[in-house]
Amino acid sequence: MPHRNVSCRARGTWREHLAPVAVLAGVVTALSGCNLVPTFGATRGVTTQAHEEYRLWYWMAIAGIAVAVFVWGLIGWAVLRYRRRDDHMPKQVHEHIPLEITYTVIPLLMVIVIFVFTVMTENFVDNNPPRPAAVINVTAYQWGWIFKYAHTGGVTIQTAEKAAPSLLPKSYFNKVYPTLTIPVDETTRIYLRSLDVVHGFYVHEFNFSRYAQPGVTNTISFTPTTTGWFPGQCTQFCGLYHSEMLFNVHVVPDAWYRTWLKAEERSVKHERLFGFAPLPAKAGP
Ligand SMILES: [Cu+2]
Repeated sequence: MPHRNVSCRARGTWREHLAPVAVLAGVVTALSGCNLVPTFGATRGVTTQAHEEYRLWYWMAIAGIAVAVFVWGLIGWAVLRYRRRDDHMPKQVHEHIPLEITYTVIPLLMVIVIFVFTVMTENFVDNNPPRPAAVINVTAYQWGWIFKYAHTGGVTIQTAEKAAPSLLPKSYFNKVYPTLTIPVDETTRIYLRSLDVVHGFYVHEFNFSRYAQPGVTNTISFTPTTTGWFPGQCTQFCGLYHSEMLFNVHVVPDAWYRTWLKAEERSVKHERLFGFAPLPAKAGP
């Protein structure tokens, strides 16, 4: 019974190979951060929209790994099971209709499932709920951002205009980047425009990027779930100082936001009336 002896040897080899793979998987999991659940290179995000995108990314990564393990397993099994032992030609198979239908239908179903979940996530992220707590006109230009808050008499707040292009060669290293202040657990609607060329409004922790295009207004909404400071940037190469198109997003409690907005409004009105800015406002209430 020479055949049985060969298959026993093959099983022993499998076990020998599995041990280092299991150790490697454990080390990778441990090294993927303090959190044992890997994020597969994505961020969990700080908005409800970002969470949905992360969830889609996460399960697609899991599905991808499952498919990869299955395919690699089949390849490994075929390599070991049918490795050359003698000059005997193995059985040749072609036009196996059930097999061909199987490997066509299963990937097709997988793509349909991915498509459906992607569309559901996109619909959630692109939804602009009525009655947002904050409405902000965001205008991108070479090279900065203007944040103009609605419901405050069209007051322009926190812009980079003062450090604008003509001063850039001298002052851009000292420039204070503009800050987009928005309330937590409330929806902020943004009308995104561009004054000149195509820019990209991107906040890493929001898992979100959208073009700011000249002549087009893009409407987007966020509902942050965490307070804090989050960096934003332009993601379309838009000229010499593209790398200077940075901004901050400051997510604050709702009461803080309203107090801050009133203070900013008073400050801008003061400047309009008297021609100079009042003393700097406090960072918060
Ligand atoms: Cu830009």
